[in-house]
Amino acid sequence: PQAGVRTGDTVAPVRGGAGMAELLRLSAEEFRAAVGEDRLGDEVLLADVRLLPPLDGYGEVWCAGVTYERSRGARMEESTEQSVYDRVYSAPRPELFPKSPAWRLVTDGDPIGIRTDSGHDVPEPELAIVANSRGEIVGFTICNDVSSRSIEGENPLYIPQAKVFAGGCALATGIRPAWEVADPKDLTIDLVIRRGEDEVFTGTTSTKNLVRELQDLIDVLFVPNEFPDGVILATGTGIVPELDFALQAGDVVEIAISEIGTLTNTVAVGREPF
Ligand code: DO4
Ligand code: MG
Repeated sequence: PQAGVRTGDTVAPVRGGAGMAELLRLSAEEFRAAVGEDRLGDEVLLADVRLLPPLDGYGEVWCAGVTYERSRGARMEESTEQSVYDRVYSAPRPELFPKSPAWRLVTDGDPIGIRTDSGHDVPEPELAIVANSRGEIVGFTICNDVSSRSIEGENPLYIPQAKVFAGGCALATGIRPAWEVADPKDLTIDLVIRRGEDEVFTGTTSTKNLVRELQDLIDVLFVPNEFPDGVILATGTGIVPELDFALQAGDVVEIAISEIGTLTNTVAVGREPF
């Protein structure tokens, strides 16, 4: 596996065969230079490569939670413990939780998983920040923080089980470099869920509604932690279906974030052996 720069339907490898971990050990300035046109190898057709999630080595995905009013409202509706969600929305310290090591990620076109012991599951379409080992924001991608509402709603102490399971964390295949995104707090996030021929859910929001500052979230994450191969931090969902909607096997979940890209996955129940 190696990192490359995608343009249209071709991709050019970063010279020296660097993977994402190596790129995310560089400073933001060095990272930008490393993916510059003059540092790339020969282009190959996208059709001839397999695109992987944009994180490897010791990279980790973390998530922020309850960062949109809609998320606060939906959690208060589903939970037996409403006040924790109400308080964390406006507390100085954000909710941050570990979601996936690099090796457990899935990407565009792979199945996403829901648990056999859940029963009420939803996708969470989130803008995700890509930070290097120094805590500098170098890019953005899309994360689907697939979640069990029934397990989370039963007791907030069950959140790790509601959030971490096979196929529960999907990332888009690429990252959009930070210097190409004029205002990451002004992006449109769209979610469409298809069941057979039907669109069974559509929702839209803007990152304008995100109550936290992106660099603040990264700074809190880096206070006690090192991320030697970089980290991707999903910034929370602003789209939550009503309580009567639950994912089913075979549903196709499509997320689009303006200027960033798309992420499409089909739902599978339980884990598949590799
Ligand atoms: O507190 C539970 C998780 C919240 C979350 O994942 C979100 O708001 O996106
Ligand atoms: Mg989430």
